[in-house]
Order: sequence, then C-alpha cells, then structure tokens
Amino acid sequence: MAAGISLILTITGTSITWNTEMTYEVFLETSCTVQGDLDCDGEVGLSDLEIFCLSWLSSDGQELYNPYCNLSFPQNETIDLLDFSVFAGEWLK
Ligand SMILES: [Ca+2]
Ligand SMILES: [Ca+2]
Repeated sequence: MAAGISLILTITGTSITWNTEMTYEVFLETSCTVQGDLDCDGEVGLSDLEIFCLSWLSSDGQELYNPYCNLSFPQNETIDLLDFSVFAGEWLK
C-alpha cells in the first residue's frame, strides 16, 4: 500500500475544516449579485454609499480608485456622476 495522506474537507459557510485537528478560516471571494452592493451584504445601503464615496472622482490608477464603483456602462475610467446615477437607481434594493 502506498504511503500518502488522505484528506477530507468539510466546507461550512466560509470555514473549511480538515480531517485533522487543524482548522483554517478562509474568506471565499464572492461576487455580488446586486449592482451597487459594494460590500456584498445583499442590499444597496449606507455601507455601500460609504465605499462609493471613498473612491468618488478617483480614476483608474489612483490609490482610492475602486473598479467595483465604476458602475455605468459603457465604463469610463473615473468614478463620477454616471456611476452615482446607477448607484442611486439601485438604492435600497
Ligand atoms: Ca451592501
Ligand atoms: Ca465611471
């Protein structure tokens, strides 16, 4: 019989537990299904507005630029009123 390691993973929410005594917490990257839901909590609210404001008038390449705030289509390279218009349209959804 070949030597080896058998590993069983149990995935519960954002936690992966190995069949050993070690437990690893991982954060799974998820994609938000609601446009403008910048913190991926399932709705567009004040916490998203806070994230949006942090990147207000920033452009691609700048430190505060957040591509997830670039909501208008076709996209430009700046977080501007076009993006805010989309964001406001999704407000409280
Ligand atoms: Ca949200
Ligand atoms: Ca934009």
